[in-house]
Amino acid sequence: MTVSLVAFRRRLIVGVLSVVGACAAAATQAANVAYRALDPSGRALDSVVIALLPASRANLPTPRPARIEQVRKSFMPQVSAVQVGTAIEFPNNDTVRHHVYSFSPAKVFELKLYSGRPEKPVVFDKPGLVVLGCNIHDQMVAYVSVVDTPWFAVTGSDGSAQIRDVPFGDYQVQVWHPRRLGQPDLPLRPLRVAGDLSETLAVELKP
Ligand SMILES: [Cu+2]
Repeated sequence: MTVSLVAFRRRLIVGVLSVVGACAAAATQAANVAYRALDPSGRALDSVVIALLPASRANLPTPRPARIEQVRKSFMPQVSAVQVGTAIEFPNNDTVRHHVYSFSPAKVFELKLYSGRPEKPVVFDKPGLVVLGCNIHDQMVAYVSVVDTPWFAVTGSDGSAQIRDVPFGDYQVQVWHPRRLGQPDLPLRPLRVAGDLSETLAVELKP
């Protein structure tokens, strides 16, 4: 009886250890993908949206809420990417009222003339590009790239972007930039993630 209890405990401990081991292994099966985007003349290019579309869509994390503010009659940020299904808040930090709208097929909506915080966020439920405007201030414009993945980034003023914790696997890389508005989508490029990567991306733009 004592012997079998010891054996049982041993099996239990070995079992627990192997589960811990499996979790540790699963947690390490992800990598960081770093990008440096260049324009056709080889200069660092900001505002490039880079999204890694996974071959396997199992167990995708749910989208986190996002926010696009209105500050000094501008949208902040002016270029952003969100996962399909993201609820975006549009707080107005100005003393003037704004009337935010989109006619883009990926999301048609309007937030009629308001100040402060609208009652509800707007859920961006389809992939595609959404151009935001304000009915009152014609110069206000922003771009939201709604992507079907939780792994994306937008390049900063130095042309760099980091996509963190990308699970190992196969992806299609989707790229967009505001200067490509109205042009055909750039072809998707395959990417295999099996460790940290550092990629340079030459973005085709019209002069
Ligand atoms: Cu406005």
